[in-house]
Amino acid sequence: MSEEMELEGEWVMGWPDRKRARVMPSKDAEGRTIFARSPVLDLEGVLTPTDAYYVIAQLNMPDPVHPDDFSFSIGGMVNNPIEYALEDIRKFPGRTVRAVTECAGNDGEFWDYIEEGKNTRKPSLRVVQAEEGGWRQSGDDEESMKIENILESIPTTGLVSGGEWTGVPFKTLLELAGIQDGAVSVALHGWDEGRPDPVTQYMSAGRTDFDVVDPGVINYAKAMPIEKALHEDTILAWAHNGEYLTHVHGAPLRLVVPGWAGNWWVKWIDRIEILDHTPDFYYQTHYFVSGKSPDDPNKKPMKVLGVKALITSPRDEDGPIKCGSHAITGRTWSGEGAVVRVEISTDGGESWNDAIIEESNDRWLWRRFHYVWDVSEPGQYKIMARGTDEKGRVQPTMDWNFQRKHFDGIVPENIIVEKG
Ligand SMILES: Nc1nc2c(c(=O)[nH]1)N[C@H]1C(S)=C(S)[C@@H](COP(=O)(O)O)O[C@H]1N2
Ligand SMILES: [Mo]
Repeated sequence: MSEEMELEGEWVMGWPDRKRARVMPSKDAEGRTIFARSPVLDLEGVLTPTDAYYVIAQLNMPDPVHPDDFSFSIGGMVNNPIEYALEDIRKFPGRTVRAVTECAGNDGEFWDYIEEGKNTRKPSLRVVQAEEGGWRQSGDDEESMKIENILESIPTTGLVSGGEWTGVPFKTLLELAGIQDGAVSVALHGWDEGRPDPVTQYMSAGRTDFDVVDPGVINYAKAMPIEKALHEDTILAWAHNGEYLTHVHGAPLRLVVPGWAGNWWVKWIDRIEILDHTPDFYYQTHYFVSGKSPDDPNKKPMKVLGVKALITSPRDEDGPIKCGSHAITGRTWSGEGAVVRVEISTDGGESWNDAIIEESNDRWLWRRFHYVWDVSEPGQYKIMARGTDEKGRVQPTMDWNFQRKHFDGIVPENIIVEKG
């Protein structure tokens, strides 16, 4: 950590203190946060403080609903359709799950960066916000509305965080509802609404030469296979990091789907429906799908996250380091549960050595890893980390897809080492 950052303190409870990590927000005209990136490199632990947790709303941020006025329904192919208030839900035995939330689009730009011969600028995990209003917004002025500018204006990094979620197992409610034979999916509808902006798709694909389906004004909705809804760790959560859920994270009640990309974690739950088919929701079959191109006939909803080992220090963007002993540290996670091995290379992938992964009982949460690197020769070094998860998947596991989702490639840090 640089000296400058150490000294840049703030007042906490009346005392001078370290600067607190907070999100890098993008705000609406009223100054309300509608999107935010997490300062991933400025955090030490595995639970991201709520004020530093990334935020995504695909449609318009909805108006908050008071917890006392909140209710949602479970219907469709069930024997006992029912309406629950928050208070009813909190009477069931709860469950607390610690898990990484990662947006499918997190680090999407790195697909281009690591592609041989592409030579694109390395996306930064450390984009600092402007004093007012966050980083440049796509709608700021005429000039910035040019599509190239839009494509550049919102970095894809920092869309990952680790949280503790408390709620009721979804299974408890589905069993009480009594799922009928022939049901295959569970649809969850948020009460947020809007008309999906094609620019979002153009941004994720990095190109504009294709048509995007216009579903009109819709609610955010996803339909998950019943088996995943019945998984013991899939919960309907009302608490996050030990406090009641905040509005931007889906209060009063949101779905938590450990291992699956953030878009499955439906916020602001309004209505749950058990169905005998998988509906054609926009965010199910048109966005967050695999495929080699926009007209690939085999586009499929993307679900499980890949395997990642993110080096948080040293980072090439932080400048040269001196000869000597250095800790290579980072965090590792996988959509299939625990990462059981992290290997480090300091020679661009020629040789690999095992790092130490911190012990943990939370298989869905990221873990810290650590490797001591003794370097005595000045020069330029390519540092890499590679994770292997409990299912034996070795990073990278994801195929390139035109929406550039679920990036889990190995990104080298180019570290300059100077004489000590
Ligand atoms: N109702 C609703 N739920 C939603 C979304 C949304 O737009 N509306 N966005 C999804 C996406 S794309 C992500 S990555 C996660 C982000 O969760 P967070 O804002 O709590 O970090 O919420 C998901 N749940
Ligand atoms: Mo997302």
